[in-house]
Amino acid sequence: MPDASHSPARPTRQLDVAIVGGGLAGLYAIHRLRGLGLKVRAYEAGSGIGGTWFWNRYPGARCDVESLEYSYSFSNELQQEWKWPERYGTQPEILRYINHVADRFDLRRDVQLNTRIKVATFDSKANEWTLRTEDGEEIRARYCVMAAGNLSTPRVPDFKGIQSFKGKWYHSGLWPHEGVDFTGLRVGVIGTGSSGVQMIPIIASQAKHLHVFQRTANFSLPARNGPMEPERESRHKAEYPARRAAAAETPFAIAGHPKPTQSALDVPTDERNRAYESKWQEGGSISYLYAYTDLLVSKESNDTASEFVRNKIRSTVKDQKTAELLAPKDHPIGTKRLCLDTNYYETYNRDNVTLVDVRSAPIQEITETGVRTAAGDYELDAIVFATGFDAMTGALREIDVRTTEGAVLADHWAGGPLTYLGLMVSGFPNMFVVTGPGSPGVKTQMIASIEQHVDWIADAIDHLHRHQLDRIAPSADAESEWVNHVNAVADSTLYPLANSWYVGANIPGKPRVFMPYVGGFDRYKKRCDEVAAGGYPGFTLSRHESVVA
Ligand code: N01
Repeated sequence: MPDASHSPARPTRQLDVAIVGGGLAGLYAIHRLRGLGLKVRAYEAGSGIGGTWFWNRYPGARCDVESLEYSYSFSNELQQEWKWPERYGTQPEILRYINHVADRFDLRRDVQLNTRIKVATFDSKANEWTLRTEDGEEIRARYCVMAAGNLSTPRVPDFKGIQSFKGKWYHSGLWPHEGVDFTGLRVGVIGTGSSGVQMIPIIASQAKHLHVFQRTANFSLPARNGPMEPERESRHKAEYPARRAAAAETPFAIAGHPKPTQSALDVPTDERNRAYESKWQEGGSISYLYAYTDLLVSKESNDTASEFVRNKIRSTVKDQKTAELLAPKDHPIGTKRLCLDTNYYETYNRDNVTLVDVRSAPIQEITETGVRTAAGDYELDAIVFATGFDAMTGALREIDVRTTEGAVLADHWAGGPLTYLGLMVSGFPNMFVVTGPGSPGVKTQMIASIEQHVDWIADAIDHLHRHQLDRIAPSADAESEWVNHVNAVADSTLYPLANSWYVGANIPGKPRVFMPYVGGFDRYKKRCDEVAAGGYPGFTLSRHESVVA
């Protein structure tokens, strides 16, 4: 690999805005910022656009937000003309949609593929960012938008012996483009988060035998996927603008779920169980967690919803020992990302599927022939790591972000990520972050958050230009006030009770800090709108002296 510290092989490119990432966020940023007449370009490490949906091609990969919701809202023509074939979009379908959007809005000419940004330095005197790619190209830009994703740094645990394994191994987030045929193979899947839960039923239907290595049982609800009902589609499309507006008034940025009005504890047990049953039959996670006002804030209330699902698992899985292992007891439902599945629990009734509890007998090493746990050896032809990501901070951690004033992002975030509104970092002027730590992004319909963040960023840049200003940076006080608020909101909920990637628990040594804002999209958007309307309190807006009058 060429040394990125050497002089650039190509002439330096000068931009108004450099965007890191060519996924849903980077693409919308191109569109929106171009609309302001700015010269923009996105840099994408992959050989294709699409980010998450480009990389995560594992069997069964599908969005767990309904397709009519999980789509861009910025163009009514686009949302009217695109036809989603199923209730939930598959990975290939969503990638096809993203490519369609790129073509329809002529975005591709401003995306540079196969380009990984390694260094980003803000030069205070020149008032611009210099980005350096892995192969030494240099890009200068007044503003930098980090749209590198929050679940985009796959993590394979540091198991001893992994390189000695004679079979093939895969990670859910780095899946081979040509696909993998597990027919007739002895397969091990490690991990039972959203990725594992989606792939396990499909791999089980192909493999000779599937061993699922589970450290923590996760709650999963039936997705109830199916073909898009034409009536549902036409009704939704007729109401699209109103539905999008209504979605912005909800915590998850998803419309169509009546706001709960009662505590789970104010309802008789039978009635409550009927409500849970109806949500269970309806499919989807928001509907279930939104059944009562307090499922995510009262442990007692949550226990009723958790126990309902545990009982579903017990009645689905025939072997009661397996059922008990699958029934989560260490965290309240919804405090880890709630999974949606198709036949997940039923899969454990197959003769060719075995659940291995690696909580009581942890994985010790990967051997030449399989997995060794404290309880014994498992012979495998293929291993699938569905072990997750260095979430929320991983992508930015991989870039050496610093300033000529001596600020280093890795140092600034050594004790956990610090942002103001999840959008900017003190000491790093003109660098915007999309759906990073401190943002509600991962707790919402992600594309709604992406659009809201990018719109806010575009409006901020436009505001600067209209006032002959060219620098924006949050104050350290505003940043720490926001971080305290993010933590206070999280502490008023049940979320911190779970060892989840929301707190970095899956990465050994990562500071344990609650990263997403769980106060709701509606509250967050209101706050962002107020900040913009109020002239950006908490930010310092300035005009740099090098600007020619
Ligand atoms: O990753 P995860 P994911 N030994 O971190 C286990 C989004 N997403 O890729 O819980 C043994 O959730 C780990 O165990 P534990 C969604 O936001 C969305 O599944 O740490 N096991 C856990 O079971 C989701 O939340 C969609 O004890 C080990 C699993 O690996 C996020 O991406 C689909 C281990 C990792 O679960 C991440 O989901 C897919 C070890 N050393 C993903 N290390 C949809 O929209 C880790 N594990 C449907």
